[in-house]
Amino acid sequence: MLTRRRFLGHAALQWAASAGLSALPALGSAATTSTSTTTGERSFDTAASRPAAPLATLGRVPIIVVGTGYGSAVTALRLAEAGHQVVMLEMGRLWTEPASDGSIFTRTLAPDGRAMWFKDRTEAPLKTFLGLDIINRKIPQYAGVLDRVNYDEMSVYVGRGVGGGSLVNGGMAVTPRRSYFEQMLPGVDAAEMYATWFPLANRTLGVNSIDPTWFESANCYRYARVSRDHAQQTGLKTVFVPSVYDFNYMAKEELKKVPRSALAQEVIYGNNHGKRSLDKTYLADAVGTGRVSIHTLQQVRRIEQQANGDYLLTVRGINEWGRVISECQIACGHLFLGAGSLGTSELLVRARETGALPGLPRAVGEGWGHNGNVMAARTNKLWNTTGSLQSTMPAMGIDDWDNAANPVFAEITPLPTGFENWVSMYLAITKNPERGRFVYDKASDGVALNWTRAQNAFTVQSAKTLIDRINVKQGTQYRTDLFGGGKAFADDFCYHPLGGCVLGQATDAYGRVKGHDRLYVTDSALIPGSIGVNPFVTITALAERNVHRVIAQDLGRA
Ligand code: FAE
Repeated sequence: MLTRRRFLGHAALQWAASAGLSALPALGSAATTSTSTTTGERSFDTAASRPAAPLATLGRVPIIVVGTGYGSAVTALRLAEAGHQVVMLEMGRLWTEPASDGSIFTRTLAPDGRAMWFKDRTEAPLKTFLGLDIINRKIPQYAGVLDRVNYDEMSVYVGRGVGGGSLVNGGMAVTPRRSYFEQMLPGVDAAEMYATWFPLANRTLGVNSIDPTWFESANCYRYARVSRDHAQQTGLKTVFVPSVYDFNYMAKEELKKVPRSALAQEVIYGNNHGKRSLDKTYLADAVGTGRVSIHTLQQVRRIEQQANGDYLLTVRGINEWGRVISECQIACGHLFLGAGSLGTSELLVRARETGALPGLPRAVGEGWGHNGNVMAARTNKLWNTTGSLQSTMPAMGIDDWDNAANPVFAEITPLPTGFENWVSMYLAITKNPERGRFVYDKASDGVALNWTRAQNAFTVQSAKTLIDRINVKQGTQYRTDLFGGGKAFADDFCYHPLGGCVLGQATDAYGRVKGHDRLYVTDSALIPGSIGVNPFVTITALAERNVHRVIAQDLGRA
């Protein structure tokens, strides 16, 4: 719903981009060690068209929230509503201003630097088509919106920018099955979650459901209907998947009444229209309070605790072309980490291993999983056409989670090439019990993910067991030309990184990090490696629950 506050916040986010605040002077202050004269930082707070003070001048602030993804956005909004001033630090840029081609985000099939976070070439999940290397393109290095973090044996896709993963994800907004939620997060009161926090998260995120009648007739979901029919003929159940993409907008796209986005292949490099990403919901609300400032292109590198209990952050400012143009320090009384499973884990593992936060528990860095993710595709029979128009926003999944022998939730995903390709594709979520851990590498001052390809074997076998059933019934085959190396299963990347600072292990039951007061984890790092469905609704609802308790017990109302 468009409240006055959301309208103001949204206007402020638009204005901050168009005002070209990319050369604010880093003035320096007693508490800073600024080394630059200009910064790529865009700092903004309210709809009053007022740039926030440059980060390097702030010295000490009461509250810092790191990152602007789901956990951070919830936290900033609720703290601001309780009267607190909040500074948010985001390493990516703001994505609200069209570039010279008139679009905010790049085109999917002809990507430019806006596509990826400082890469020379796009690294799309699909490597080839018909075995041909025609998908990835050379691009200039730029602070683009999608990152693929390549660890030794696992690559992880994440969003970069104000809104984090909400800028690049498929919008699938799924509330987990209660029994599995209870199994994975036994310390959380599920009755309260399902009565209060999940409904609040769904409402504020703007989750909507597809009109089943429209689904049956829409050309753009022909691919989903074909896969559904194959699943049902195999005796498998299908369910509709809610979304934060506006299905009413999509219906108008199909009729060509509005500019196309989901129907113009847009998703992983950002949607120019239709999607309720966080900058249009939680973050707009947060900025609209007038108490939240967001500082972009600012990467937190180091966290230490001062003798008075304050946290001191070392923050590196870059410009949009990746040049480091400032480094400053800023202190805060309360620190909330929402840099995502990878980002939050990295910051805390580095802090523990370098002695900057010596009290952190061994559980920091542990319990990482990829939510059992794997992609696979089948070749359809010639008469099972999926159509040239495919919505990038999945609206249906095969729900076989109740199959005790082999629980799988497989979303029916598009392959939006713009021409008929006779492919049925799936993102399967499996119940893989394997977990990885983050370890500090002194030489690079970086953090590696200990996860081996062998740990995916369970996931691949589980997805294969399900899809084999469909292939046998339909007399169809796997596509082996899409993921590189003739593979039928994309077992080298994931979209759903979870864990690293697991709730109740690295933190208390509400995200307070053990061993250091006034330090909190708010994001996907809290979830123990698996949640059985796409995770952002759970991340959002858990953050709502946690910050509610933290405000009541630790901070109060300002
Ligand atoms: P996240 O949204 O990742 O935000 C973290 C933010 O922190 C980012 O903006 C980072 O740039 C920033 N950051 C990181 N390190 C630092 C630092 N040191 N200093 C400053 N800033 C930093 O965190 N989930 C679903 O539920 N449904 C879907 O359909 C779906 N599809 C996906 C498709 C793709 C291609 C991808 C990549 C993900 C998808 N996901 C989906 C996953 C979902 O987006 C992800 O779980 C959440 O975004 C994680 O939320 P967090 O709040 O943990």
